[in-house]
Amino acid sequence: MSSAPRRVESLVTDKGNVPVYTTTIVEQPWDSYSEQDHATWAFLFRRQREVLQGRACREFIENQQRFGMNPERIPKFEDLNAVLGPATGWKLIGVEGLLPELDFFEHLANRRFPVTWWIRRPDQIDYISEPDMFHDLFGHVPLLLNPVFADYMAAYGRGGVKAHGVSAQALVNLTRLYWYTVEFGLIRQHGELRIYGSGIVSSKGESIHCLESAAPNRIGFDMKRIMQTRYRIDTYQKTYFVIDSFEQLMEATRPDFVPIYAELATREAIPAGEARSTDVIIQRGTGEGWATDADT
Ligand code: HBI
Ligand code: FE
Repeated sequence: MSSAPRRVESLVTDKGNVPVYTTTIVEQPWDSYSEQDHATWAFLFRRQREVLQGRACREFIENQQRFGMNPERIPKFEDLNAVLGPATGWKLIGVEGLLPELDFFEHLANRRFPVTWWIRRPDQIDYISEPDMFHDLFGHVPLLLNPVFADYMAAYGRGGVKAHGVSAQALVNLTRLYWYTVEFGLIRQHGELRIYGSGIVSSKGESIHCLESAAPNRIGFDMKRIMQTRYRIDTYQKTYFVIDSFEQLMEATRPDFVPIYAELATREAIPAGEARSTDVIIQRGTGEGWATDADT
């Protein structure tokens, strides 16, 4: 069992109080992973690949195969970098866990994706509140092989560095964009809804809920609407936003966000579960079961 690092401080964000680790870059201590760590990877990998058949977007599964990702052993960052670098210029770096936002944005802007070096404990198999290696490697890394999505992530990082200089509210707006696309985004492919968000693909329950539950709203992608919309970290999402292509995401980041932040600063935030008349409603949620916490 690799020893998870101790927490050094916590960050109060839209997601509540989250632990924030040191910002140092660490080498992946691959030889120190225990059999239990490899078994945790294997269990989660097999379970998620099974639930994602017919649910994850095409690129997600294809790219995991291009990386040669498999349940047998925890992948080596250096092996993944040998594929990733030539394809989209991205590089995985090892970190202790959640980074202060400016550090995180600067890494993304320079095509460095921070991957937590430790994997969750067996008793956290169904839920862990912070990104561990499984969430980052299994969830985030595959789409970095897609050139357009890779460009979006770098553009997002540049936007984050700029937002950090604008205002705390600008950061909140931008964090919502990350949450409702990179973490919990859906995409329509051949008329079917599919998953591309990393927070969904690394969760068994939400991989099913996001496509098959009647409870959540499913709304067409609208960047300003997303930037204005609150989200929850302790339940399944009450609203999912749907893109038609990764090009659509990339196009959305072309304009200068500063005027958008100024416009949004004059408006109230929209509660996570609300649907508006101006929304492109793909499916209006019933809200059933929202009173209870997410079941596993
Ligand atoms: N740090 N390591 C790491 N991984 C993340 O996904 C991450 C982070 N820090 C901040 C953060 N995500 C979010 O606040 C983004 O919305 C910026
Ligand atoms: Fe994540």
